[in-house]
Parts: sequence; structure tokens; C-alpha cells
Amino acid sequence: MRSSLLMSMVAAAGAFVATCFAGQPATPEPVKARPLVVGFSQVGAESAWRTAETKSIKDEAAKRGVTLRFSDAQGRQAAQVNALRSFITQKVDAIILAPVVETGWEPVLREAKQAKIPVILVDRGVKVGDESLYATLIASDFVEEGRMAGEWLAQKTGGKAKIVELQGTTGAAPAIDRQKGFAEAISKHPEMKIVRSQDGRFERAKGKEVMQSFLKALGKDGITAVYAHNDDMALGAIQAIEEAGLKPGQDIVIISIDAVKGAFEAMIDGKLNATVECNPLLGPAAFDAAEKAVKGETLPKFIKQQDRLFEQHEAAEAIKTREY
Ligand code: GZL
Repeated sequence: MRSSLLMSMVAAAGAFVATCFAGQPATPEPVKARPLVVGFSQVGAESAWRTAETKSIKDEAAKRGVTLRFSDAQGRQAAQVNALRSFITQKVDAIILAPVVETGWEPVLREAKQAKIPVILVDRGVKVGDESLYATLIASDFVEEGRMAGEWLAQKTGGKAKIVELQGTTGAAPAIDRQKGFAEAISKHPEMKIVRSQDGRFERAKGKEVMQSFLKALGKDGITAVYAHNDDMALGAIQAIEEAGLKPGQDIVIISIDAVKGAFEAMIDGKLNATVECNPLLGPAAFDAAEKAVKGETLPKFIKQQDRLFEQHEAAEAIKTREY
């Protein structure tokens, strides 16, 4: 009696299982990974370079079907920290951070680590005691950029120049390192002197204002070269030099960094002498890194972008293929 009851129960269970999979493929479909949700804390919109970087990251997110939560900090670190805390509360899969300055990140990066949310640094680095607080840094080598600018200026001026320096945002990695690399390069030339140096916040208007103050303080013969940490400040300086009745690119040699489209236009007009490219199109690399980090893959701590210098004579041809 018991064995026939058992047999009929087994037969019923088998029939049930068979109906469950009736018409189903033999092996169940793999569960489709849901699209990533990524928080992006951006410095602000202070320069053409920054705008290009933001576009690259937004376009790449759209291309990959990533849900991007975007925050523009308007240059304020506190706003970036708040954005990261909000991303952590939202339990995003990964965070992309372009840190406005190098220091002050440990507490919030520790919170992200505790929440098991990988942080991808783009375009600027941070100073932390524990490198496990971020997955990788995707950026240019700013010391190398400064060195390239200094070496070019030494060659252009025969090692003799009275230089004013328009620095980027105080405390920002590119400002610190571009200043360092440039100083290293010109230190080999005793007749190349930085006669004034001031923060122009990477902004065109501020760059113009600072250049006006330099011209007022030093007079028309007091400056023979400008080193600007980015093209936007160089373009502002060009305006100030013209308004002072001088010829930018001739009376005063100008070298800057970024290689945005406005710099090529100024070189074609003969007003800017050279610019060192700093690639802002970091979207693809940022999401490659985020996808790997989310899977738990270990990434190199520094993914270096390649840079090169452009001179006036190259500008007309090069501008045809510039993406930003
Ligand atoms: C460089 C980036 C700098 C650019 C500026 O990676 O952080 O900030 O050189 C931008 O144009 O404002």
C-alpha cells in the first residue's frame, strides 16, 4: 500500500516539474545583469576642458545604458562630499569623482569603502594615506605637462624670459604639479625667471583679471612670457595683453595647457604660441574601470593618459580633427 502511494507521489511530482519547464529551454536563460547605476561628482563647469570631460562621461553612460546620477559642485569640495554621501545612501554601484582639490577626502572615501562602493578618480588625484580608498586614477601626468611647457619655452626664448604664471585652482592636483614640472624645467636656465605667479582658478575671466594686474604692476617691458596652467586663462590673458596695446604671441610669448579648440583658434590667429594637450575624453576609460571594479577586479592605481604639445604651425591642420 505504502509503496504504491509513494510511487504515485513521485509520478505526480515528476509531472509537476515537467509542466513547470514545458516549452522552456533546457537551461534557464542567464539572468541579464541590470544596468549599472553610477554617481558622478564633477568639479564644476569652469573651463572648456571641464565641459568636454562632462560631455564625454555623460555620452559614454548613455551609450552603455548606465544610469548616471550627476552632481556639479560649482568648484566647492563640500558640495562634492555631500554628493558622494548621497550616492552612498542611494547605494549606487560605483562612484566617479573628479576631486576639486587633493586633500580632505579620507572620511567620505572611507564611508564609500565601508559601503563597498568602488570610487574611480578621473582627471585629478587625491592625497590619502590608504590607496585602497579608491580603485584607480585616470588622469594625465601634470608634472610632465609642466615640464613639457617649460622645456618648450626655454627653447623658444633661448633660455631668457621674464615669465608670469597664471596658476590653476589653489590645492588642485593639476595646479600643484604643473607648477612643479615647469619650475623643474626652467631651473636649468638661470635667465628664465618667474616674476609673478597667481591663482586664476582655471577660469578665462579670472585669467584676464590677473594678467591685467601683472601688466599694471610690471609695465610693458616687465613681461616677455606667460605660462598659463590652462587655455581658458591663456585666452583671458590674450585679451588683457591686447587691451594693453601689446601683441600676444609676439611681444609676449604664451604657452598653456589643455589644447581645447579655442587654443587652436588663438594659435591660428598668431596670439598663442603653443599648448600641451590634456585629454578630457575620459568617459570610455572611466566606465571600463567602473565595470571592472564592480566585478571586484583589481585595477592599476594610475591609468595615465597620453599628452603631446602643439605649436602654432600645426594648428590649422590639427583643428580639423579636434574632438573638443
Ligand atoms: C586637468 C583638469 C584641469 C584642466 C582645466 O585634468 O583638472 O581642470 O586643465 C580644468 O582646464 O579646469
